[in-house]
Amino acid sequence: MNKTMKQVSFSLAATDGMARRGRIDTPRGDIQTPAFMPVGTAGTVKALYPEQVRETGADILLGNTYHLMLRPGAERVAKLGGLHVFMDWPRPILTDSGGFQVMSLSKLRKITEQGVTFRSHLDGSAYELTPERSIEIQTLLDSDIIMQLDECIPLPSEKKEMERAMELSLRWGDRSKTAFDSQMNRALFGIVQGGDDAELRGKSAAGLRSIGFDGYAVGGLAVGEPQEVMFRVLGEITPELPVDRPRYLMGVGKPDDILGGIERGIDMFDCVHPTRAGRHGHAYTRFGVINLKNARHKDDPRPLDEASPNPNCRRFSRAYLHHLVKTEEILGAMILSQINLSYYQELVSGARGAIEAGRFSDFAAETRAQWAAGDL
Ligand code: PRF
Repeated sequence: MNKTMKQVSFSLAATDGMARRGRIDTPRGDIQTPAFMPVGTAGTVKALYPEQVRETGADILLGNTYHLMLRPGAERVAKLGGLHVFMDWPRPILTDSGGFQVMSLSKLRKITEQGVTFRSHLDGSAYELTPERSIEIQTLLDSDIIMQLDECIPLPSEKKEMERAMELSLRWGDRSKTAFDSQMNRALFGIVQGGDDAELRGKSAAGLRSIGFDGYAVGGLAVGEPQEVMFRVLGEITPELPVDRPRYLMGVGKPDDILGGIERGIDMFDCVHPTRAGRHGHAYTRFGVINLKNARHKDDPRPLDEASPNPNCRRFSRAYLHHLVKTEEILGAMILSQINLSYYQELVSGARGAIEAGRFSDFAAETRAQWAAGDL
């Protein structure tokens, strides 16, 4: 390979309406898109071995700057060989930049032009995260896809406030690009902000495009707005993004949000929802979501889905899963996390096949009809 060529690249294989079928090549393996990235916040996708996560079909995981900088510390992870070695996940990792988690988890946080200062939610100790330090931490973690530091604000917000956060995020994007300094074996993604305002979103996208990133994330959504607002903003923003770069919708979502995101030209998603819902006794299947806490499953000998490609959906009865959930057995969290991540991967792989075949809108309609029909 030409030494000056970037080792992380994106190629589009097919489009169908706004939906896109692509591939991100990285030195640690390919990422087939549309992709769902399981969240491994603290160096683990909770309740699953790395090989199980891979077996669900995941090509890439998400890790978090905020959690890992506090514990065990980025310098320690680097000394131990980087995050892939530390957690024994050899494939690509995308790391979030930390700003979003600081705002939702830490105490006494303060945003200035320079960056964000905060106190750890673990022991109250003080930290500073700047765009430069975030890039440094993500590089120490040996992340394959690095996110710029940004400021995500809740919706609804005043336009002035959305504008301020969007402009600050753009300046932080510029500083991130300088600090990143075109590292050959990693990618840097910019993050579009601007709340629910089309004009601000357009300015954000144009500003990021002129800085130039390897990929473009849409941040600041799924922060309290109705789904129709999120879909409206997505429909407005994806046409403003370069066609030859991956687009990532941050922190989204439920299966129905993912389908709608793909429909509007998004290539990558991440969310804690499938694993968190699994730990709380919810199972995602082709028939929608099943709450296994419900007493109606107590005597039900049927498996979740006897025609599922996932053995765990065929193997255990609803009565047994109900029992595991009610007794808070660890195995319940393990099985349901595996089932939910498998379903999410089945959904995106189904979408990939449908886009290739030019039948994505039929696929979306059939999938929604099956969710709505349920199985009971
Ligand atoms: N910015 C960053 N991470 C995020 C978000 C964001 O806006 C969101 C919003 N849904 C989730 N994770 N950096």
